[in-house]
Amino acid sequence: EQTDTEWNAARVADILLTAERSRTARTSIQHEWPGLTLDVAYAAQDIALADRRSRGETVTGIKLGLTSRAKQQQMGVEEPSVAWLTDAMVLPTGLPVPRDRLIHPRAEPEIAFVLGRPLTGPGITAAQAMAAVDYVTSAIEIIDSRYSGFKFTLADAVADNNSSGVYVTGPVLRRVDEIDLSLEACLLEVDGDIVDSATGSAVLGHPAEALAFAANTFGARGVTLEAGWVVLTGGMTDAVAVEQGSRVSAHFTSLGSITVAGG
Ligand code: OOG
Ligand code: MG
Repeated sequence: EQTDTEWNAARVADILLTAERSRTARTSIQHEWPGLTLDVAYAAQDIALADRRSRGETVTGIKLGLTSRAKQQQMGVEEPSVAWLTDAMVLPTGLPVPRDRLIHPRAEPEIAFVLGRPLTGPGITAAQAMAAVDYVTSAIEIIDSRYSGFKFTLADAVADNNSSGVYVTGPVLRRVDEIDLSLEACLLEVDGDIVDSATGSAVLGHPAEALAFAANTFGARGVTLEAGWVVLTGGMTDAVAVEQGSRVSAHFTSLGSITVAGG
């Protein structure tokens, strides 16, 4: 007989890491175990990170989830959240999306920061966040939920490291005072068709707000965002499926273009 005491953050982390490594999607954990609160989900995220580190992975930065209305409406979750990025998630420019390691990859265009100084919340404002940025660039994140059909609650997604898969960063680096990030536009192209577009204002009004949110959310967990870390500020548009042989490009006004191909 299953009792509530069989569930805890460590078990949630183990279930989701096993799903990731065996490329097997599952149903919502929170529906099975309502005790999966946001706090427990973040604890599971940290336990999974310890496991990734024990396998030699190192933290390269962090990512935000569900910072745009497009993403929130697509996923049915109304609140942003944060998660970890490691070196195992870096996709070098030009390499195909490793679909053989993923379950059902989707691509989304993002604005990314690289920090020049550490940032410790809580209490960080968007202006303070921007002052810690070394440079801004573009990114395509390839997300890959461990939940069937990407059907999850906020806590489910947080426990699953916000559907982390792999990410590729763009060819152009800019100082944050060189461009207006709320007006920075992106066209999303799939196999030659423009399928979506957005500007940086889609990301909580300005991507700096996402960075401040990350500093404050991690700060509440006792984590400082370190100099050198990449911060993916969240998908600007709906995510699109990466099919075998298909090409997804993100064209930014000032931050260049990135193309990924489904391997
Ligand atoms: C959750 C992860 C969201 C983003 O940029 O919003 C995310 C999901 O949509 O599966 O990475
Ligand atoms: Mg993302």
